[in-house]
Amino acid sequence: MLKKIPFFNNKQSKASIHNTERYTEDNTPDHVAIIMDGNGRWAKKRGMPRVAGHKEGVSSVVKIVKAAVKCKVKVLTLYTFSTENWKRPKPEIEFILRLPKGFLHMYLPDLISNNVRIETIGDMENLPATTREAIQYAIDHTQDNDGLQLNFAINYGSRHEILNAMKEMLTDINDAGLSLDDVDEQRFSRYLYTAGIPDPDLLIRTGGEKRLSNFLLWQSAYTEFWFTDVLWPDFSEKEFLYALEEFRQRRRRYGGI
Ligand code: V0D
Repeated sequence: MLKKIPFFNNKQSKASIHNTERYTEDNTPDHVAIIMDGNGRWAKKRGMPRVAGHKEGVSSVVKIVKAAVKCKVKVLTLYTFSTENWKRPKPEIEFILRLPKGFLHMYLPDLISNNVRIETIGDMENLPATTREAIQYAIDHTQDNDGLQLNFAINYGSRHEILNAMKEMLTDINDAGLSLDDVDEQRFSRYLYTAGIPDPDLLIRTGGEKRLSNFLLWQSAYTEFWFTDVLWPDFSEKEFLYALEEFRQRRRRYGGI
């Protein structure tokens, strides 16, 4: 069982992603994306099974969502399961794909009372029905919230997303009798899972690797990257605030030129 810990201790003011301002006054990123890597290694270091690391990783998710609400980040996108993760041992996959239901059972009420809106990006089709239903319930019951938009990337892979978008766009272009001159970045973006979501301003990857691993390839064309060796289960509000502060300073430097 997951340890029950209080999720939020104070009511936060509402923040909307439909803000016309690009950045809040203090240069806090609007959209933070995170590759939550290092869960298996965290467990191995302690002589525990890999799944213990994933379970502990859920606690970090809770902490960072809470921190994002406090900092008035507008969109938080978490890479929970990649299309490549299907190559892992079956018992591990089954454990991981049960995490959303347990998470939501425990924390959905807190997310609702804190005005968080849950969304997903990725292909939900191949997920177990119970997982899909639990997530759909959470999406339905948070859709009117206008605070933090919390995107879970599940069964997500960026190249697949881009190819799929291209096929759908070309079909529509064909059907509407449009020409290739009508294809531009804006039109194309509307076919991505992230349609309507601003591009990430800051991408954090924990666990020491310094690569994108098929995450938000199109969307991160101008994104600032922030890497840390800290393993995801050890990632805390302190590191998150540190990453945000460094981002603000990068912004200020560019602003000064
Ligand atoms: C395992 C570390 C929360 C990374 C975090 C689908 C790997 C813990 C969710 C979650 C996972 C997803 C959707 C939702 C609510 C919660 C989650 C997965 C893995 C795989 F609506 N953590 N988490 N989902 N891990």
